[in-house]
Amino acid sequence: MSISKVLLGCFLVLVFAVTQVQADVVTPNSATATSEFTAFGAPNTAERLIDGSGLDPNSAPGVLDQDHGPDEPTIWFTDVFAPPATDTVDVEFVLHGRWDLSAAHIWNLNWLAGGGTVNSNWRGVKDFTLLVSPDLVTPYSSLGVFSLSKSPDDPNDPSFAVPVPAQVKALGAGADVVQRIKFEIISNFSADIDPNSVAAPEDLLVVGLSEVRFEGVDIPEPTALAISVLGGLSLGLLARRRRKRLV
Ligand SMILES: [Ca+2]
Repeated sequence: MSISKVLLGCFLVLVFAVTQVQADVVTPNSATATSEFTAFGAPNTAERLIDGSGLDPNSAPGVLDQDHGPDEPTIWFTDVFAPPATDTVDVEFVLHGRWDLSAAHIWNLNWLAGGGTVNSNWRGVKDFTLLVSPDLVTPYSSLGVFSLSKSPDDPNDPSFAVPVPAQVKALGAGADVVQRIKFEIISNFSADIDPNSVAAPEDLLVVGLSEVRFEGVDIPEPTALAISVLGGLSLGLLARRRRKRLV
C-alpha cells in the first residue's frame, strides 16, 4: 500500500471520529453576575450556579436529571441589602471552547431563607432573554425570551421549599456555535405574592437561580493532529508525483 493511501486512510478515520461525537453535558468554565450576595462571607455568588452545589447525586445518576436542594449556601441571588432592579440583572457564562448547544438546563431558585424556615421561591427567575456569542469578543445575539416556572412548595407545608429538577429550554439553530451565554433577567415572581408580606419593598427586587448546565456537541478546533495528518497527506501526494516523473 502506498504512503498516500495510508495517510488518506488516517485522514478519513479522523474525519469519521470527529463526526461521531455525542451530545454532552456542558459545564461552564465561569459564571458571573452583575449582583451577588456576599455580605458576612455569604457564598451566594454566581459560582454556585456551576459548581454542582445543591445537586443530589442520589436522586439520579446523570447531573442533568438530578434534583437541586433548597439550602441557602448552594444558590445564587442578588444582594439582598442593595438589590438592583430585577430587569437590570445579567448572568454570564463562558464555556471551554465552542459548542453546538441544543438545550439549557436551569434549576430555578428554591430557597429556604431565614435559617431554613422561609420559602423564598418567589425570588426565582420568571422571564429572561437568552443571548449567545460564538467567541469572547463578538457581540451577543438574542435567541429570544424564555420563561421558567416557580419552584414548587412542599404540598403539605407551603412555607417550605423542596428539591427541584432542571427546567429544559431547547435552544435551536441560533446556538450552533457558542462560547458565551448571557441571561438578561426580566422578572421574578414577586407579583405573585402579597407585597405586605415582605419586610421592605426592595425585597421584591431580589432574584436568583440554583444551578445551570448546557447540553451540546463540542466543535473541534483545528488540532495539531489534523494539521499533521493533512501535512503528511500533502507530502505523500508530492512524493508520489515525483516518483511518477522519475518513471
Ligand atoms: Ca447550586
